[in-house]
Amino acid sequence: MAAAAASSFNFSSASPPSTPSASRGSPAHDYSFKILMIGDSAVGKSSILLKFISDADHDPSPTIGVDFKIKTVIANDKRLKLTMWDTAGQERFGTVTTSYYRGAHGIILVYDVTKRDTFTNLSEIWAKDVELYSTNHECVKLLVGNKVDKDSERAVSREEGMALARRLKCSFIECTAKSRESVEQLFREIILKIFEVPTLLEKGSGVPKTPTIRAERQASQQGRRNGCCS
Ligand SMILES: Nc1nc2c(ncn2[C@@H]2O[C@H](COP(=O)(O)OP(=O)(O)OP(=O)(O)O)[C@@H](O)[C@H]2O)c(=O)[nH]1
Ligand SMILES: [Mg+2]
Repeated sequence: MAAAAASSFNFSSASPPSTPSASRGSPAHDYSFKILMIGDSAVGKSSILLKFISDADHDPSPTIGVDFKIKTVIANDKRLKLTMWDTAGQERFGTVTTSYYRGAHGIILVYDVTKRDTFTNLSEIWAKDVELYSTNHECVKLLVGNKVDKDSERAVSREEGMALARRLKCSFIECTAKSRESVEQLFREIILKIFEVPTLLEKGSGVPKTPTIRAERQASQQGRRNGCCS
């Protein structure tokens, strides 16, 4: 399904801005997107993220609370700042996690293809939390089945993954953080989908809105002077 990523969509890592203008107030990026990773403990969320942002090959420790990773990429000739929120699967029963959903442009729901309960928990618990707590109602979701390198231990078929994605009305991709296969592709897929939603693009715009606010303030002062508002 993720193979549907448009060929015209170019995507590459960007080096940090070196121009002094970036630190002098002009935006260092065109858009800033918040991407949240959720799913049961040990499904591989942190591993996927680590492989996306670096060549690191070490085993991540279980996440405590939430961890953040930032990466700048170029997509469709725009500079994007991705702030990725890596949540702790074991916090599923906590209440603090609800705030993590606030303002997310994209949510990646991860399960382990060798652990069936991680798949059922996604459909019965995590997906419901997304509906309850995400504040961007057009927020893009992506279902990810990880650890396909362990094919002999597979407990969830590709077809079942695709069926759940259809039910959740989202894209689907299988990957393995171990060999990095399809890891970059899944981030490319979610960014591409965010680009297709104008309201999300507007919310993620890095362009300062100050001139508009100033114009509105002037208009309201003018109105008060004219006695039309009390
Ligand atoms: N074989 C295999 N192992 C993986 C893969 N991805 C992650 N793992 C292993 O699975 C274990 C858990 O990975 P994490 O990335 O810490 O899982 P997590 O979802 O971040 O877990 P929490 O932080 O507890 O929510 C680690 O031992 C990883 O090395 C994969 O694609 N294949
Ligand atoms: Mg983790």
